Amino acid sequence: MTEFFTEVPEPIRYAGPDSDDPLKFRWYDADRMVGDRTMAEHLRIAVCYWHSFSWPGNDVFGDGGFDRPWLDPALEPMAAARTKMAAAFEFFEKLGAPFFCFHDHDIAPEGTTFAEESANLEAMVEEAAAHMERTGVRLLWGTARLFWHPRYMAGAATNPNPEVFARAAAQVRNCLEATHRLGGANYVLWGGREGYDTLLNTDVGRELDQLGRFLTLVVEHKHAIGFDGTILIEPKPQEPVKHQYDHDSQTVHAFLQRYGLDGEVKVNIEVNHATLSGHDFAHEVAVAAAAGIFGSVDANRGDDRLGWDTDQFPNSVDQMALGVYEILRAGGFTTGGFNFDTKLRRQSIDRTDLFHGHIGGIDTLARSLLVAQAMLADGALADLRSARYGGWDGDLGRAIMAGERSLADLHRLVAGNEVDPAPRSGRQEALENVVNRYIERVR
Ligand code: XUL
Ligand code: CO
Repeated sequence: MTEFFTEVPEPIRYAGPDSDDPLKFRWYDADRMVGDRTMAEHLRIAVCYWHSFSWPGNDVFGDGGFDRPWLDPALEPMAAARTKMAAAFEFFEKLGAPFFCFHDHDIAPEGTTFAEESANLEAMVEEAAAHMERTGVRLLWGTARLFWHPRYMAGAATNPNPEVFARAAAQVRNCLEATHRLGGANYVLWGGREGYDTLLNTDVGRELDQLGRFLTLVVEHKHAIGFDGTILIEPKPQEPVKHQYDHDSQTVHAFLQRYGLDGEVKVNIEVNHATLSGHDFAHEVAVAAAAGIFGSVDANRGDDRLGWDTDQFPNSVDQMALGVYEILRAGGFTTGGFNFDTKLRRQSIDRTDLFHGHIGGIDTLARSLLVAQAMLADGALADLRSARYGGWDGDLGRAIMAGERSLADLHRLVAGNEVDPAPRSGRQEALENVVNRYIERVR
């Protein structure tokens, strides 16, 4: 078999925080126990197929310059897809990533007819199954590319034309079955075009009903074929369209409740999508966990000064530790994991740059995990938090929440001077210092 990553002859190993070797992990020690799970079990790292293997490095102003021989346009499309897959699995294995994620058209050429598209996908799914069997790499999630082809320019499920809805449904049926065949742990729907460019031509009420119907069909089919993975929606507020209906976790939760799908569908939270919707990553995790819809994470971050989705590798322990802390508070991942939906910068043209990006990102998550687990185990933040809400465990708090006090009852209590609340410090600065101490000391 041709080797593509010749500058990395051996799998990436753990060498400890004092190592200066750029092709070793400094923090990610897959089998190290952190609380009751290994690091690998906690983080469930996945590499994404699209940005890492299908993207030549182009942007809206120019062509790509990445060194990716499998993307040579002179190659026959199915032969190119097989070569790309061999390169991808060599990378997954050498990186030591236990999972990968794909869109249907990342692994199989789109073709010119639906029959060709379906046959290509079927063939490449069998090819993937063989690679997975050989390497032990598993599928975190599959997803259908419902935003690329011009037929989807006005949306897939939310298209004004029901024939486009039908075409999208057929594509999702294929991709959900492919994900099921490959033992995927989840199936993702990202609604990049489910929204609008202008309200002047848009019927929001209809489109939301269509989206609810579409998702119901997906859930029904999941049960019909016995897929036991989780269906995930990936919230994003905008880009490519001006407004997307899956704006953030709280919006998605309301949508799921409205269409009777809570309990069936969870969220895949992307770090930079959180930023784009005006939230912190940790906020999105906390809100999803509180609603019982936390599922999985795309770990890529944005840039503080750019208002679009730069999909950069995570490199801030300050940011990620707070998100991982919320994940651990919620009990950790079940079917989800950390997918690297990450893009190299356009000038990082060498194949080895893919290793540098992933190694740094995985180390950032590993270190964040150690910080989060230590804070959790010590009750460093929890003690103050539970003291802060202590009143709700007392007589008054319990009676209010049990529905045993009316507005008039509470008025009587206050008018009779039986309660006279005094403000207490929220200790934000002290808590921020606690977090910094854990970040400084973790080993
Ligand atoms: C787009 C995005 C997608 C989804 C899968 O912003 O994040 O790559 O993760 O379609
Ligand atoms: Co994503």
